[in-house]
Amino acid sequence: MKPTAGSVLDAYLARGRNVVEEALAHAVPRLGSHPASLHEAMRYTLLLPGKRLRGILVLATCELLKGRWEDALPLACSVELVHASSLILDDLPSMDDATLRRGKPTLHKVVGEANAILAAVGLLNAAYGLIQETPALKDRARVRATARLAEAIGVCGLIGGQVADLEATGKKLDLDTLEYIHSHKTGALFIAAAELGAIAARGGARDTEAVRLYAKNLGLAFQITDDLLDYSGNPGTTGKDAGLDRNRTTFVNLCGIDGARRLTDELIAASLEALSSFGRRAEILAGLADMIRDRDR
Ligand code: GRG
Repeated sequence: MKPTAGSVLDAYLARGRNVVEEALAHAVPRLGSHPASLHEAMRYTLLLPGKRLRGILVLATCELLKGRWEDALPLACSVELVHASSLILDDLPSMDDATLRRGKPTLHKVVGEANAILAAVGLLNAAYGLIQETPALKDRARVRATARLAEAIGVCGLIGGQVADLEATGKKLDLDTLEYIHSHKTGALFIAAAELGAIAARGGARDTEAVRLYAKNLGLAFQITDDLLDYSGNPGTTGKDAGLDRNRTTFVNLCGIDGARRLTDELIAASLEALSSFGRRAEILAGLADMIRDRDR
């Protein structure tokens, strides 16, 4: 599939980011709501500038399957709420012990560990609340969306991947184990984003499976590029610490830079292949995959 022209994609991503950010600002209680410290903490990481890729993936998938952005927007926000929650938890001293996130000090550095944990749980809770209030979803779709998100967060998704990652710290891993960790820790939320977009569009089983496969390959490719950026990226551009993975097996130290790039290319090719039945209608998702392969932030 031929990727879409850069300027069209850039405009699409900018519009998606704006729409998602505007909605996110209303998805959590206003500043000053009681207890003020909790709501300040919940808004902090959530509303710092992020790429909003997972939210945009919900919208673009919904659009590909002939749904409307407005119907998918609460689901896009719920995925971004989960993502922000996972970043806060991942950054904690007991996990990555990170100092920089989205170009600013990590939440626990600003509000302390206890409030950072509570804010992360608050965001997660708000994510489920949003799905319940999504007007476009009929009851069965609401249940499916809730179940899919819960599955992606749970022991077979982010939480399971994170535990496996923590247990692997300081150990040398093989490629299968590394893939297991990252397809859970990172890939699961990409897959859920595509599935939630398909649910908002009332997509059929075959189309849903195609976007699921696209997102599965894309999520793993995204993680490999994340490893490449951790190795050689610039914190001024990525907005987060570099070198946090030095004590871990990564795709870069396991496969080398060239090997990691080759693996990324293969996964991006597989993600594009998954879109083949949509033809030119999938230009945006194809362009997004291309952008992820070449990203520097
Ligand atoms: C209960 C939600 C929850 C999680 C518990 C902490 C944890 C389990 C999982 C960690 C998942 C995680 C943070 C994986 C890393 C994924 C990744 C590469 C994040 C960076 O994403 P970007 O670059 O960030 O899209 P921005 O800031 O642009 O949104």
